[in-house]
Amino acid sequence: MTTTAHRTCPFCEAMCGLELTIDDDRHVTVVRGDREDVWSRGYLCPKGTALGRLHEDPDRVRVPLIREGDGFREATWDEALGLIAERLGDVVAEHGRHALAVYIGNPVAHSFQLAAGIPVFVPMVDGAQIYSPGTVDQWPQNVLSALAFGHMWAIPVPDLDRTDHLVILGGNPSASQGSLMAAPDVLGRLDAIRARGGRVTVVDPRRTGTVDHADEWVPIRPGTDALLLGAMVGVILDEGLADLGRLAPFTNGLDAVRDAVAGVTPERVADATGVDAATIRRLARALAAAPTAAVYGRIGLCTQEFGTLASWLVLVLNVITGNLDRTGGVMFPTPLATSLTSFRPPQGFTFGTWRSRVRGAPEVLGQVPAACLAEEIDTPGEGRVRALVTIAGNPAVSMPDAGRLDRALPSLDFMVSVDLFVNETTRHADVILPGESFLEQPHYDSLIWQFAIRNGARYSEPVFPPDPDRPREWELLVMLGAIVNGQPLPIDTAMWDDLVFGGLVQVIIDDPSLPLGGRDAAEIVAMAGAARGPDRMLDLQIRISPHGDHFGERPDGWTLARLREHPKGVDLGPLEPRLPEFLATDSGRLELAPDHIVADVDRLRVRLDAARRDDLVMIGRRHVRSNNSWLHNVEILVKGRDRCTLLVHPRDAAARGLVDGGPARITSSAGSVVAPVEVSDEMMPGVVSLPHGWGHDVEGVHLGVARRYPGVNANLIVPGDRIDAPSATHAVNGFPVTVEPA
Ligand SMILES: Nc1nc2c(c(=O)[nH]1)N[C@H]1C(S)=C(S)[C@@H](COP(=O)(O)OP(=O)(O)OC[C@H]3O[C@@H](n4cnc5c(=O)[nH]c(N)nc54)[C@H](O)[C@@H]3O)O[C@H]1N2
Ligand SMILES: Nc1nc2c(c(=O)[nH]1)N[C@H]1C(S)=C(S)[C@@H](COP(=O)(O)OP(=O)(O)OC[C@H]3O[C@@H](n4cnc5c(=O)[nH]c(N)nc54)[C@H](O)[C@@H]3O)O[C@H]1N2
Ligand code: SF4
Ligand SMILES: [Mo]
Repeated sequence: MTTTAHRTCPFCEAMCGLELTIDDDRHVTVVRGDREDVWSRGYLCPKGTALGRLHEDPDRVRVPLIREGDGFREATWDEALGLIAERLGDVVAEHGRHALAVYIGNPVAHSFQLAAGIPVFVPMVDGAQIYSPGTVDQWPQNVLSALAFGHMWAIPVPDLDRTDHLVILGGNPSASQGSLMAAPDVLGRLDAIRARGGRVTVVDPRRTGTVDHADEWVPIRPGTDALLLGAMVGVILDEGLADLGRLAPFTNGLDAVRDAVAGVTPERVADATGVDAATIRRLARALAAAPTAAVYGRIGLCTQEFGTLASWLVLVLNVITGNLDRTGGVMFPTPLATSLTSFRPPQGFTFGTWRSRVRGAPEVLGQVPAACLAEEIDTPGEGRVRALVTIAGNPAVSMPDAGRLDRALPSLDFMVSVDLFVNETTRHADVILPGESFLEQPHYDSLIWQFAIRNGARYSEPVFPPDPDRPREWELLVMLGAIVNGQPLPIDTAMWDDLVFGGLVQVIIDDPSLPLGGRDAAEIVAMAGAARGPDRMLDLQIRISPHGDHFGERPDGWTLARLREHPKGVDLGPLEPRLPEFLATDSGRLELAPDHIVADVDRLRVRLDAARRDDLVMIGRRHVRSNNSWLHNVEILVKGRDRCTLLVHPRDAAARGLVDGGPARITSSAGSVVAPVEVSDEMMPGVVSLPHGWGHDVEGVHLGVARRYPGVNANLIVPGDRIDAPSATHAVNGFPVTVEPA
């Protein structure tokens, strides 16, 4: 006898609806795309099939682990929490909260429980230093959205299914499946754009798998997109092709844009970008002429020398062609559940209100570059970080200059990790608290639906009952937060949950832009019912959204209870225009040329005049069977030929005596690693590519499969000091390297 269950895949932004076949022994025997799912209609990628294997992975941490000698021993929850209370408590009592750092990893964005727990936890540890991969990812977009729209997480999404013209820069959905653009089967949707007579262009130093679904590939020298985009803006303005349409009455800053790109002509940028002037003019004119168009920039645009300017100029192009907030352009979703990230932080959007102790990096939206963490641990002096909490993160692999962090972690007074594995980072922890199996917890993507190409939603029930003998994963965050607050054990997580929930209800009632103005907090809390934790929070998020029931005021509106009746998802239709009402800037207008961003144009001009020509630069890449630094312990995903190779153009290989399959030594200002060469004309000459997320063959890692396919850790040679200053973001792409046979 077998049964079936339905579950959202938590591994990427496509949020596929999966159908799991389960046998009598509770083994997941088959994972399929659910053809009846209203959002993904049967789509899945190889990673989705790993859901069952991860659940069964013998290496997955299932009980708390406490460091003993060179390894770990299993412990009870009471013992592990007791040790954390004692040791973490000591650090905070002796050195203050600033001596505590927290690293919040990427899977938090894909975990219903963790994403609900973080907004509770972070205020509880107020004063601690917060690090995240944001500064190795989308922080330039957050900066731009905060300043231009007044919402740091409102990042306009290409209206993929209705656009006539799509330009992709620095994104490779053939591997990533789309990012800040949530859609299953992005490649099928690119094919559909072309089938309906539209055009798809990919600007990338590498001829990626996405290019196979495009009309044109424009190779570009890494880090120079802002020059290309600036020249395109210039062409459109100079040739009188700009048309802001309905955006014009509420847009500020067009003159400042004009000044910023003055003199940045196609002819002037051709040499630096490697894109000839005629091509740049043609791209600009085609964009302006398209009935509708969407320019989309992703991580290759963010994590480079001019990440903020490049991301900004993408917005500028969308605005001056009238494509922001219009059907077929780039649009703002209206998710079923209002994301908690859409609330303005109480301190506002901050820039440079404090600096990191060691390198003096100014904070940007509360964060400094993630690589600062290592130096804040290993540099002696007042204010040194002495304790670390990692939550679903693997910074010892994923962060630039990872070797320094790896060496620094053992010097901490105390480290606790909430994770699924003993990996390159958590091997240094004093205590590891296990996350929960994906199949033993409910799921809702409260963050990701705000980047979806249609308004939709899906709540998944746990496939197997949650383990009754352990706390829920969100409760771990509450416990850690309470411990930092000096609370004695056992922690009453329900009390904290009530406290935070009640506070949130009050904030919502006090916010005139939200629909509960003037209501009674106690009444709302009572109506929220008996659920606790993430479920109650999600119900609140749904009920206050434009789709929600507004706690009884719109009886036809949505609640979590109603969403749960639709395990195969709900479709709330295509995206709809939201401006100008949605804008939350001080002026109430679209701020197209924020000073903080435009000020960086001087740096770009220096770069243009210097026209630096590095002999060889390195970029990264992703693969559809991998997921940052993990999922490498799933044999069906990692087996086959080595994917952690250095891609080298034949010309560059020949010039250096590198042969396909042979080992190469790659050296940067940060260090040197050896990786096998893969000679390939998919790279543009002068650019090599090594993926991040590998290097599993280090002492103490309990990943039986991953150790057999270790690869090398690219972040050992990614410099920690190449920063896009306006966003504090690491330029992990486009740094100079030398390569020689090893
Ligand atoms: N050179 C270079 N470096 C990069 C990038 C790049 O392009 N180039 N990309 C950057 C980007 S975009 C990102 S997002 C970061 C990612 O970097 P990190 O955020 O550090 O995340 P991962 O490497 O994905 O590690 C995820 C960890 O979370 C654990 N985990 C997974 N799911 C769960 C869960 O449900 N609960 C718990 N408790 N733990 C869980 C895994 O076991 C693993 O240890 O890497 C960045 N690093
Ligand atoms: N299978 C899989 N899916 C994933 C992930 C994964 O690791 N594996 N990671 C997830 C995460 S955390 C994220 S943030 C997203 C990222 O999603 P994407 O942004 O789509 O990420 P990539 O596939 O790395 O594509 C980045 C592209 O930028 C190009 N590039 C590098 N430098 C430059 C440059 O200077 N200019 C231009 N124009 N292009 C450049 C690279 O060649 C690459 O093709 O993917 C998510 N999805
Ligand atoms: S594309 Fe793959 S990893 Fe992403 S949600 Fe779908 S099955 Fe999961
Ligand atoms: Mo990411």
